Amino acid sequence: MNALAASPSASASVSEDRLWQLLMDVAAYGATAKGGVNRQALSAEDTAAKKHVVRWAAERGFTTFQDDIGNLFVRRDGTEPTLAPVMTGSHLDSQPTGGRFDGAYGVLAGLEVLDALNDSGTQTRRPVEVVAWTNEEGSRYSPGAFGSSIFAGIAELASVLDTTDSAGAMLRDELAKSLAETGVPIRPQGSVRPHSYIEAHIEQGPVLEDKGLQIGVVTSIQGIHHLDVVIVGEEAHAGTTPRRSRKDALSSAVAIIAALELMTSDEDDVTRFTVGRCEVQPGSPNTVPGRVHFTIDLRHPDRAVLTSLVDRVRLVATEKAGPCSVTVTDNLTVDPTIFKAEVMTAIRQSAQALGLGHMDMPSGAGHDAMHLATLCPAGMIFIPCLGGVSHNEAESATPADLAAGARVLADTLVRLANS
Ligand code: HGY
Ligand code: MN
Ligand code: MN
Repeated sequence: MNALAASPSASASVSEDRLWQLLMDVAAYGATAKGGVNRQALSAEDTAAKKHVVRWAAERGFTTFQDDIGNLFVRRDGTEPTLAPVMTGSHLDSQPTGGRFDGAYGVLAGLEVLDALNDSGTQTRRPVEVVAWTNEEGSRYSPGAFGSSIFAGIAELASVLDTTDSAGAMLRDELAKSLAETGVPIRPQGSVRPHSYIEAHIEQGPVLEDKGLQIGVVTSIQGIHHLDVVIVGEEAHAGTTPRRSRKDALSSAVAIIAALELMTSDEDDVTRFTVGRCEVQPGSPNTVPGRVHFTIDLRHPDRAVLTSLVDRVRLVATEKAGPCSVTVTDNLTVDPTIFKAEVMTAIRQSAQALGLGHMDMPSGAGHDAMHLATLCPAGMIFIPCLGGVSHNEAESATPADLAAGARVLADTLVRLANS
């Protein structure tokens, strides 16, 4: 891919105020009292945010599409409309106690770039499409990032339709409602394949802020496994049942989690082990728990290490289950992603052309780009966030950093769209 010269006018037309206003407008959907957002996948708030994007696009004459999993595409045509588009985007859904920038920044920075292309009269050979991927977070429906993984042909739509959320709402019903409510034409899955994909995102870590740099050229995304552990014991009376004859599912869960914490802790603190959800049934103070379901989020940059860690999780769970039975299900496996050198070069050239301090860096967080990278040359642009805090309502970023990332995005997209 021979990236052509930059387009100074496009990046110069990125407006810091306009982008900040758009971010704040969309942050209103699912806004929480503590200044964050609760805009979970396919919720009314998530759909309202998508409709905001559809109105934004219609006001500017851009065409919008959805696909059968609710991914939303905003298209700006190029001079050669049949060419594969350059895509950019991220996700509008959030964690239950999420921040205003995780995901939304990548979608709305893409829209700001479309505005800047129009303002500067920049034509591109290839169409440019901005995407809001469905359910990147995976907090309401598991697994996460299934919008982009279905688009990339990694997962099948049918495999997720019968998933239910904690209130029992089935994905197929919520998806049908959101598609109808968003009300834009459905583009058949697989009908458009991207030439390349760039995602702008807050770093969700402290490195850029600590180094006083505005731009991260992302080199890789660590591998991820999401496991479900279900332990089955026997419900019994808390007062009359002797400890030695109990099959206490929570006691076994505690023993397993404690052993896993130990097994996964490493000197250089590279392995990431998180139990984010634990459901105890029947959940009555005076009944010995008969069933426990907890989740494991396990990550490591090295594929072989991650695979062996998953094997050891299974062993430890069986060893520490005591009198209870245990099943471990692997419901998300994403190998480590290594981004293409030519895309990183294009991003680096843009940051240099704009005189912005930048560094190469890996991503600890997962992103839709990990699935797009299996489909086309992909890359990511990071900007700092306050204290590296994310998946937290206090998440924050400065208007200047948000605009700097959007300028690098504008410049990079033009390079790719004219290559
Ligand atoms: O879990 C992740 O890494 C992403 O933020 N959803
Ligand atoms: Mn994200
Ligand atoms: Mn996130």
